[in-house]
Amino acid sequence: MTERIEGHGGELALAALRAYGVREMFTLSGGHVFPLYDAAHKTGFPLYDVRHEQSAVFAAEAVAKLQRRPGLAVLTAGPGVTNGISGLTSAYFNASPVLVMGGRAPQFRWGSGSLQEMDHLPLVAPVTKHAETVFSADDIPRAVAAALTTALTPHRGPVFLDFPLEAIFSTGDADLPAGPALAPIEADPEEVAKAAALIAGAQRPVVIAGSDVYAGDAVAALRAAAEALDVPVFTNGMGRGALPPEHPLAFAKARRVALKGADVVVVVGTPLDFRLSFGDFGDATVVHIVDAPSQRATHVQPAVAPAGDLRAILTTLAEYTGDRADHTDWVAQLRTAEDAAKARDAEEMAAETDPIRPARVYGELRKVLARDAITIGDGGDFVSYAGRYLEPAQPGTWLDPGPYGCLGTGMGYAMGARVTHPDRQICVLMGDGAAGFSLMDVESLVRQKLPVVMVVGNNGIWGLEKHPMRAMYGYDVAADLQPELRYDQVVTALGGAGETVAKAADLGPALHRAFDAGVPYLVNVITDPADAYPRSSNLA
Ligand SMILES: Cc1ncc(C[n+]2csc(CCOP(=O)(O)OP(=O)(O)O)c2C)c(N)n1
Ligand SMILES: [Mg+2]
Repeated sequence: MTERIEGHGGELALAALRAYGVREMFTLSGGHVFPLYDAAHKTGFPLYDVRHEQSAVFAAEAVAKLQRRPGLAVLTAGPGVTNGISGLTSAYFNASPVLVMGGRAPQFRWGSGSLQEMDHLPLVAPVTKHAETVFSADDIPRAVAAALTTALTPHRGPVFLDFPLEAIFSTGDADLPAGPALAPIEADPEEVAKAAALIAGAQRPVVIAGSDVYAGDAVAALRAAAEALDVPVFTNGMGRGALPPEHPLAFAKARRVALKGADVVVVVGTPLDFRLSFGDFGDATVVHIVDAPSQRATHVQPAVAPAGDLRAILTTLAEYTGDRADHTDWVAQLRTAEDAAKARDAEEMAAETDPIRPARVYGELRKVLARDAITIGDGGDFVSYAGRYLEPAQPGTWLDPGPYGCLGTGMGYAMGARVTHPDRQICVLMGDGAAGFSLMDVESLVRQKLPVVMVVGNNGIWGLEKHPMRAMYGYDVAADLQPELRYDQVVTALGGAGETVAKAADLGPALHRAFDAGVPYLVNVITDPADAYPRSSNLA
């Protein structure tokens, strides 16, 4: 029998949110959304507040990405919502099931010029899967349930609801939604069989697995498929750590050699975008396995592109019983390339230079990080190095901004990660430029007792822009920051702690102090401004 619920709009919303597995809200105060706070306050529903709405949405996104369940940000009408749009857009690019609930000026005098009166829907519609204004309290549980079902249905993504003042403040009653009931999308069995035969029959196959493999809870199935078909696996995004680094089929550094030599490239759960040379792998046959038909590429034509539940598709691949080629030599060839690249990296990570190069920062960090530590990248070159030198050992431990590449995710992602994992190491790797977007939210972390470690690669420049601009024009503008600025003192002023490190030998002890501090702690590492991340293209 369905349960009947009653109360004001905030209470009705919260009851539906709980039914869908939402366990906290991230917000910045505004009168338009007070009923949601009232409902949370009266029922002990955790509420975390921030200093800029983008951090609330990024925090909700981190929860969604890490926990594979909906994350919630509550933003006030008008500027609250517009400040959240970069976060929403990132969630859209990352297929993260985020719900943003906005306040909204009263409907009964719409057009008369109420405070913060604007129609949010045309702004958010292009970057959400669903955007709706809910005009009555009675209708709120239905709307929440519908929005979250859409958010959680592959291909996942953010959704938006707003509530005119009188709708959320008035009382009503409704049926309590039952919670998510998602029917898995079934891929065409013939396409899956064709993909299996192509991979098994290939001489030199490669798998590249991305975020949707983790989001679709298909990590174990990926591993089973790779092992059954003996295929080397590379990863990106939330796919990183899907195979532990010591697994014989786990590769990271031999990608160039692998893609040059491969005869079949299998891309699973990630788009054929700029990160994967737009799906152009020379003469190799491309198999693109996606979680929904909408994710099939339109700019290239793979040999086959099964679309559906990734766990089911990968499990079918693992059960393939047809003929197969022997990949032993291919795997061994890649292992040789991987080991050689690892040895080069190890040298760079140990290098004793003055000023410090980013590689050394990661060399020291690797000694301090636990296997289950969450690492978060927010910056330019400094974060490209993180991607190269850090090897996530478990799935769900690496957060990057994703293909939208928005700077400023740092403190929001850190908050979401800390709320998700109260006992793990949380480490944010920030460029000094990126730090400026969200550092004020250290205050939120301090006040709400959410300790995290920040490591700033302080080169005094927007490095990822300065070096390419110089290469292109012979000069650069708008690319300098104050050199050796004391970002650690900013954190100290906000109630946290930190220190500046300029010598490589001091890095290790500083990192230990940071993880032992129990408050937000920033290690401000003065790095070499001349160091530029080597790229094949100068534009990023
Ligand atoms: C919101 C936003 N603004 C601007 C950019 C363009 N951008 C990409 S990387 C970068 C430089 C980052 O500098 P910093 O964080 O100091 O890292 P560094 O490259 O110096 O290591 C800029 C400005 C962006 N990606 N996102
Ligand atoms: Mg910089």
